[in-house]
Amino acid sequence: MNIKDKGINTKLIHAGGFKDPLGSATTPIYQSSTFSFESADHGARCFAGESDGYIYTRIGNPTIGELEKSVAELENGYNGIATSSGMGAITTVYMYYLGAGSHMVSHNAVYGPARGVMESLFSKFGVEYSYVDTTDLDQVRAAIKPNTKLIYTETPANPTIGITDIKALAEIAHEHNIPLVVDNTFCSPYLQRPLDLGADMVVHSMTKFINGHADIVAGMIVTKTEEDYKGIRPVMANMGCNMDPHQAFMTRRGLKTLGIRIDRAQKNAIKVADYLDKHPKIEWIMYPGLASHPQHELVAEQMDGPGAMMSFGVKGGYEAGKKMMDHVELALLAVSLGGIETLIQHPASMTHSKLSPEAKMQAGISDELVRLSIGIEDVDDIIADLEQALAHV
Ligand code: LCS
Repeated sequence: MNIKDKGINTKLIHAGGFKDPLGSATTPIYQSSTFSFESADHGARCFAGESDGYIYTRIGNPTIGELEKSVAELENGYNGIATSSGMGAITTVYMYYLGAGSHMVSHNAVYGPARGVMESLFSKFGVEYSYVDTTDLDQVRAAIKPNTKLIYTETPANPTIGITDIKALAEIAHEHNIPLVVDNTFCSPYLQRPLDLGADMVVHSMTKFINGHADIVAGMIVTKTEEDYKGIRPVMANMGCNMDPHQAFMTRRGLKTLGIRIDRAQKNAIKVADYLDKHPKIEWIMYPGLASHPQHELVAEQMDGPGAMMSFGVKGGYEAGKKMMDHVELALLAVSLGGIETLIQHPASMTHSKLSPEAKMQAGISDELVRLSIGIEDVDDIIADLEQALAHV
């Protein structure tokens, strides 16, 4: 069977292709830190890369390996490198491409710590950066310098829901021989495949849609080429931000239902966005599925659906939004996203609170912005909860 020819829901279940000798329907959890060699020569061959036997779980593990292969097959990539968290994936990518004197162009509305770690940590090692709005390609062109070694973006962006044209951005990057890395967390490969659009690498916080059950923190890097895979895997292993086998098992289990979860969450989100759009107490709303979204046409081109994430402002600004958040009963007032439960949060004081006021303003993360991650509950219950919470405003 060639899994590459199969539909995405089939791939979600069968990708990875691990065959258990005892016939287990799921990949066993190889909860072992180390693996014994058949002989000293075999051990030496494993270390020399001449045998694909396992050595030590920080470097590689069968349970983790099956998840890596699965996500890579879904992203149409060469292979995956699983990490302890999404931030583990992002810092590994930064470490791989950047060094003293090199420069990165990134989106100004990325997940807060993806920017924070650059400004507080990588800057100490002489890495330079420009944060621009990558939804505006002229800003990217203007920011590229002779020492630019990486273009990095997130689309849809957290939390502004701005959409970057991946294909056009990849063309600009490659004209300058610069790699493009895309954080595909908000879509997952079910809704968007950046490597097919020209990106060189994809990162995920699998804590979100891929695992989907709010019980795991996990990350993944998928490379397009064998060369990048061989280059970046040791960076992850040396930094020690590897995944644990149990974490891999849980994430692989979550991945199997990604399609049905996203289909339902997205169906709910379309209805919730329509409800909020018409609500007299809502000042504005950004949701890729609304015709009012400034990149609505691009959404149709590069995404297979609008997803389940939206942001909005309540009339009356931050105080009004806070009142609403304080009164939700069904939705959890919590960070994270992409799970089965509806979550509401305030980026300016929570996920993006470490950004300077100027950086927040530049990125369009206003004080009033409230972010919603729609879950798979009954949509009438989600809307009724928002209705009663807005009644307090
Ligand atoms: N990329 C994106 C787009 C994210 O939203 C997050 C986390 C990360 C990377 C980092 O992944 P982690 O290390 O947490 O697995 N986003 C969060 C959020 O919006 N609320 O809480 C976490």
